[in-house]
Amino acid sequence: MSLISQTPQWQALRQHREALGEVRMRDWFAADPGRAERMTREVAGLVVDYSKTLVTDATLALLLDLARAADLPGWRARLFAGAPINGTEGRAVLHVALRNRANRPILVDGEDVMPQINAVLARMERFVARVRSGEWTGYTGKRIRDVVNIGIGGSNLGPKMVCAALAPYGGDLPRVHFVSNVDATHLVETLSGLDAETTLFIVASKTFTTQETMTNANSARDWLLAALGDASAVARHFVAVSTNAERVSAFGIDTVNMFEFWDWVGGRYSLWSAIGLPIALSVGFERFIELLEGAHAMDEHFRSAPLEENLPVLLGLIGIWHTNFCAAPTHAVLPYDQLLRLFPAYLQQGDMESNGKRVTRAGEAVDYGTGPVVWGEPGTDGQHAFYQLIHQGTQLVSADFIGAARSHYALGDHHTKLMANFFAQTEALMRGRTQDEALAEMRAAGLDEAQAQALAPHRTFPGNRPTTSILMERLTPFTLGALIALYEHRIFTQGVIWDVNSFDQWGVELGKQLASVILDELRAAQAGVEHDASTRSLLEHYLRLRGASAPG
Ligand code: G6Q
Repeated sequence: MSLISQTPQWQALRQHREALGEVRMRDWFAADPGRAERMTREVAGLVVDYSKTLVTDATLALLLDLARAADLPGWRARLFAGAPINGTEGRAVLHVALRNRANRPILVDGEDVMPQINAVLARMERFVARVRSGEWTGYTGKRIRDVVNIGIGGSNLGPKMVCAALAPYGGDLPRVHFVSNVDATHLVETLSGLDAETTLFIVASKTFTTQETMTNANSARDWLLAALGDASAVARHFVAVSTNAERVSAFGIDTVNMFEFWDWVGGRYSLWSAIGLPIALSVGFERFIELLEGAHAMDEHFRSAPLEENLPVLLGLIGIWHTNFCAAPTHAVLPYDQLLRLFPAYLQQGDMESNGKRVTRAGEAVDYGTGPVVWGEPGTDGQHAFYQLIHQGTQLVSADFIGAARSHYALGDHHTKLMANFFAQTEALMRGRTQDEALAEMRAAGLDEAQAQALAPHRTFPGNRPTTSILMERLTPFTLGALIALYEHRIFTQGVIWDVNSFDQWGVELGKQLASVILDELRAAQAGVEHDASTRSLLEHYLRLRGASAPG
């Protein structure tokens, strides 16, 4: 197949961009009182307004033509049907099955996966109930007070983000902690203050071979054994979440205490599987199910709504417009909700690992931009840091603003102030401030004319910074599930248009290989001869600075 950029639909979008010329969103709003209403949709508890983006109705129509040219409906059908759409790994991509609350049969190689999913959910439910009730005790008979999830990448970012987001639903116990980095600081700082007798470790790794996770898991086991002094304690203090039973048992975890998932669950799409165990331990199994229900509601919408009404499709297409036709190289995710503070980092992996690709599914180099850099911090902190560049810098940044109408914490007028900032920022980013407006403001404030003229260029804002606003009544397990699924399907939509495999991660695999070569050299305190001069010299400096002390 030829590149998507060679299609008439792509060319039509190019011409449309040229014909649009310089966009003035405020004029669009002035001329079209129905714009906001037409470009706002409510799905699964999320109100999404994309009217402050750089699209017209004509743009959307052309983008929808592009989606059809890329056979988005066909790919979407194959996703839900369990077809092996992860071509380079020959795998189905079925995170939607994990939250298929309708329990509709989904076949992989002719076998319905729902019974096994339901069986693991039932085991999770029992285990969570036992730990949370205190029935499951540690080796010395004490109840579990702290749970430490050891995992990295997809086995860390999703559950960690969700646990933070749903903190108001967590009871006192157990407290859930996450250790991911192989840097000893992470494990040591997390364990300091914890009591081995009341600590449960979840070793979460799809492959159970990941260096960081295995290193942390081994050190955690040493810590436990040093305190409890008996290898049989491991069975009461370690459970595993993995696809690899053999490795789990080789580590010394009884596979009775292993929660399974499957190779058709991608790491960064796995929080809905047993990888979500820390979520269920933290907020209870019922809340975990509500999370799945919210995602399922969004899945049903994505699966069945016509493209022109389909929220993940529309957001994906608008993202394509900004990336490929409006030259926005990055996309900011700005939660006006402190509970979502880890959402940008989570999405960074979800999006950049999925669509940070440079060849098509057929292996041909693309000649267009694919996944943008995704970044962000919660509002209002970001306003006092990087918003300056979004308002007045030379790069176009598209942004998503996410907020709730009601806070979990009623404290004075904090929430009203928070959301006033949300709305004010999106309005200002759209409207900008013309030179004349800047001048008028300064004159009204009593500045003399020379001063006003000198300052005017600095106090002028171009506006037309595209933002999408996502509002919900309150951040609940259900709305969070819907929000995450919205982004997952947005990523899928974009991957289909860009014709990349959104479900492999060869760049991650490369990192896993590279470190092991140098690790052997560092252990032998001898830099290899094969390196470039810089790497070799850095290794030598490192060995010198480290001194004669034993390699850690
Ligand atoms: C996610 C990636 C990657 C993966 C980690 C951890 O999609 O594949 O982030 O989740 O490398 O892998 P394991 O779960 O196998 O330890």
